Amino acid sequence: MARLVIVSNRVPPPHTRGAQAGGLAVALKDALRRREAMWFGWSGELADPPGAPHSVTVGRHRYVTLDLTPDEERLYYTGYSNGTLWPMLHYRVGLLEFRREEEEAWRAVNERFARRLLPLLRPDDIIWVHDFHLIPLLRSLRDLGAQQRLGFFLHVPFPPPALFAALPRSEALLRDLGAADLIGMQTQGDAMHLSAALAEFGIETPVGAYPVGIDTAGFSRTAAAALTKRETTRLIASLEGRSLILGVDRLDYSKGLPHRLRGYGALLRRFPEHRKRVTFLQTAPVSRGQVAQYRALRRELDELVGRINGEHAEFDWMPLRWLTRPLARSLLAGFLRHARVGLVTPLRDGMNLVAKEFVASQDPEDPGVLVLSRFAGAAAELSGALLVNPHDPEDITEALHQALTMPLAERRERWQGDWQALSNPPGGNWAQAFLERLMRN
Ligand code: ADQ
Repeated sequence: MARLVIVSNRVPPPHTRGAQAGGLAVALKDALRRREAMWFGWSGELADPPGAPHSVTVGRHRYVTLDLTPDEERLYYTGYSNGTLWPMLHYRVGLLEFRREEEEAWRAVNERFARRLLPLLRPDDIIWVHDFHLIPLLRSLRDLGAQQRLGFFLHVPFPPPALFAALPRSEALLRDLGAADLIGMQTQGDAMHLSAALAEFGIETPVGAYPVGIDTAGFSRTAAAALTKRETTRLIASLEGRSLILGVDRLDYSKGLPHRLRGYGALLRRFPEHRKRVTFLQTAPVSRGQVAQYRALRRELDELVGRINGEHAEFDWMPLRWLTRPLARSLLAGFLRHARVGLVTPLRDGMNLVAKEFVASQDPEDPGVLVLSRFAGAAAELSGALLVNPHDPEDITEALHQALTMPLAERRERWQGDWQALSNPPGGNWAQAFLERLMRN
């Protein structure tokens, strides 16, 4: 079987496995298990000059990473990737900050990566590049003469072409994407948007939907086992029999956190029967703290949490628990399993794996209810969830009330549908399906 070369902005440390590993490493676990692979990307470290690549081999997997200079990190990563492309791709044109210097640095880093990757490639490798940080790498590899099968996956949404056109130099970005043999997107809607944007410039690269999945059965087992861990037991004891509403996100403006907190505040006002009967635990570890909008969001949320608790708390009940530190994945699974309501309300999200992890973690005999944004990619698969418009806090309020009062029979029926959908996705395993199609092209 041909070697798989994964290229992503961050490369997971080789020794993180199972429940401790995050994001892409988990999503690609199945695709990597049975084959020889090389994973290439940024080490997460800074050095000036950046020096030679670092290489570690574990079994049949080789990890090759490069350092960035502090300037490259500021311009390529914090500036263009997180400050321009992230808001653009999440439909937030109002937050878009474009600086030519950053866009040029983004291209230059991609070209440097391509030059470093090229000599490590074998003729029959399959190359799979991930996410918006690395779009120009596709064209750079081709310009340098790489002839291998070249796939690209976008983990985030793609807006309608008329909105995307607001991005300066967007045509160049689309032409870079055109260097791929196959582009994978999270949903049919995203795939349609990107195909239409490419078609405007006569670019004919195939685009398909390959919704990122999770290891449903594995996560379910982890969650059941985590229920008896000391920390989960302590969480459950601290709730004193109250229902747990759980939110799990990175602290990011795409996740709809202020609207969500307002929706919860309104629940306590409009449906006072829930007062002292529920606890909302929101974990949102700080991410991208160097970007101004993220710092402003944190201040806004700190204030909102204080206001909601100040308004509704009793001397023996705190309605909202707010954690900005990360929680270990193994704890998360147990917390999700105990939650009566999973509250997942991004304003826009490529997929949202927390929604899938919530479904996977539930006790089949007594499952909780997922309240899910209709603008998360996961909404296309999870029809048993209560779907909300995350821009409308009152819609969140009403869904929370419905979830908290839902009879067991309805909870089971909704959950079973979603469990089936996740256990047997129509396209099979997303990564395998993507790679098979890439090989066929
Ligand atoms: P993210 O925006 O990071 O990922 P998401 O899919 O929700 O969003 O989470 C990825 C992983 O991080 C999940 O396994 C989740 O459990 C974990 N995680 C999130 N918040 C956490 C917290 N507070 N504590 C501990 N773990 C946490 C991007 C896209 C998504 C897409 C994924 C995968 O933005 O739309 O689903 O990539 O393609």
